[in-house]
This record gives sequence, C-alpha cells and structure tokens, in this order.
Amino acid sequence: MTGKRWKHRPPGSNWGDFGPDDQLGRLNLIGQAQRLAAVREVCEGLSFSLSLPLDVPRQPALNPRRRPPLLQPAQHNGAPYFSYALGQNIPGATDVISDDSVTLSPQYSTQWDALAHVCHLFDADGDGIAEPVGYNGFSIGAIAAGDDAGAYTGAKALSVAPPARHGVQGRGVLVDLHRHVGTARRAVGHDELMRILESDGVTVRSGDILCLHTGLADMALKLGPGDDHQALRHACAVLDGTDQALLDWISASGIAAIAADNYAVEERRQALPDERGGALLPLHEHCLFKLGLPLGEMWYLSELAAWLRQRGRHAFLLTAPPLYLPGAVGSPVNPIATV
Ligand code: UVW
Repeated sequence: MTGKRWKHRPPGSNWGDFGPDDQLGRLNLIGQAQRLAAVREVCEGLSFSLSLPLDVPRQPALNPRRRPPLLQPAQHNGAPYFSYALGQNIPGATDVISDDSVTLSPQYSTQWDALAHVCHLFDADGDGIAEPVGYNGFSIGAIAAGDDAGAYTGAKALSVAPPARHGVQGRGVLVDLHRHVGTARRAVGHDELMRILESDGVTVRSGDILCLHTGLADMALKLGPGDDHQALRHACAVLDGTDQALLDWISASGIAAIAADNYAVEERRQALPDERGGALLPLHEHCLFKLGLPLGEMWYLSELAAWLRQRGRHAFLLTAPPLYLPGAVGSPVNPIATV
C-alpha cells in the first residue's frame, strides 16, 4: 500500500514530513552535502572499527533473550564443509574450501535497531482503538497463531533494508560522556548534555550521527567468559529518556541517528509514573517510533574517543550500514570511523 497510512500522528512526531511512504526517517537528513562535509573531516587517513567482537559480552547478561553467535561449519553430505578438499575426484585439484553457518541474535552485540524494533499501541487510523503501529503509520505485521517458524519472513516494513540501501554514511560526532561521568551509572538529561557539549566544544549539525562514549563496551570487552557480568547492568552513563527537554533537543538538533557504546542508550523504566500509560522506553519511543531515528547500541568507541580527545577533535567520517537482511528488525554492524 502506498500513500498516507494514518489520520492522527503522535504528538511530537514527524510522520509524513519525509513523504507518506518514507521508511528512512531522520536518515533522510544525510544527503550529498552532509556526506561531502563528513568526507572533509578526514585529514589523516586513519580508520577505527567501532565494533566489538560479536561474541562480546561473553555472557548474555544484558538481555537474556539475545544469545551470542553460534558459529558452525556448513554441512555437505553429512560432513562439515571445513578445510574441505573440493576436487576429491579430480586428480591434481588443490582447492581447500570452508563455509560457515551461523545462528545469530542480530542485536546481541554492536548493532543498529531498525525502526521496526519499537512500535507502539496508538490509534493512528482514528477508529478509537489503539493498534500496534510503527514510524509513519506502518504496520510491521504479526505472527498468526499456528504459523510455523518457516512462515516467518520478518517485519513487513521498517526493517534494516531501507537503511542498508541508504548506506548510513555521514558525519559522526563523538560526545565523551565517560570523560565527565566515569563508570558511575547516571541518567544524563538535557542540561548535563548541553554542559558537556559546551565544555568540550562539540558542535552538532543537522544530519550528524551522534555517538555517545560511556565506557560500557570497553568494560564488557575486558570481561572473560567466567567473569561476573552483572556489573554491566548498572554501570556507565545512559540518556534520560524521561527528560522532555532532551527529547525536544533531539527533535530540534536535526541529528540523523544516535549510537552509544552502552546497552539500550537509555534506562528501561520498570513502572510508569501514572495511570495515563506510556512508554517503558521513552527514548526509543521518541526516536524509533516518532522520528524514525535509528539507535545503535554496544558500539566500541573507546579507542576513537581517546584518539579524538588527544587532538581536541570530535567529528569524523562514519560509515555504518546495517546488513541488507530484508525483514530484520536489527542488525550487527561494523561501523568504520575515518579521521
Ligand atoms: C529492547 O530490549 C527493547 O531493546 P534495545 O536493544 O533497543 O534496548
């Protein structure tokens, strides 16, 4: 279906502003001018991978429904296709081949949330009944009772495919929350974020991808499989998604995406403040559902942050496309910062 999908849009949302069929949301703010400006941030030709190894954290302590990758050799005639001599019946053939198979929770480690990841119960069609709906009024579909796993094809809209086609390449701007907050758990709201931007001389422009260094991914990287991972649940800075001034700043700033090296970017609320209901993840609601602004989590920003800090820099060329996996509601990513 094309054309407008809603009669009412949520307060504070931008639904329709990028067109009735838009599935890119704020990534639309990264255009040719923004990419060229991002390329102009490259002065030294050095690059940093902003990904953790995808098996980190080495225990599923942050979100037990997400499991570390299970890597196995592909099977061929009932045998592992690993260091396999290809031309076994062809005298003189020298090829030795290996293929993998992997079972992966795409959002286990360094990842993008697609817009489909968080929808809300909202009466978009104006019939008086709230229905599950995502950014720009899209329905991602549902799994019907009786559907077997083989019938699952993922989200019908708002998956990682549109951002994968876009490429997610633009100007990254790093905010070093870790430098100001240390490893203490703290919900950083608008006023504190503005103080940090000002004291570090960070300028944020429309189309930027805001990268928040909190130090959590670095803590995770240092823990071995046998170490207690529970401390990760209560360490390092998060954004205060309940701070309306912060949400308003995200809207007004024109940032295209937010990527943090922590889990969830914000703290999940365990209860709602009153009977009016609402979001347990208000920053996710504001960004993914209302603005179409992707969230990255568990990025590895520590080496880049140290390098930029030493040089008094904040901006870089960021290339971070999700996997082109139609239907997926999140994706691993190996973001590359070029400075
Ligand atoms: C939830 O667990 C809801 O998601 P995220 O990984 O986006 O924090």
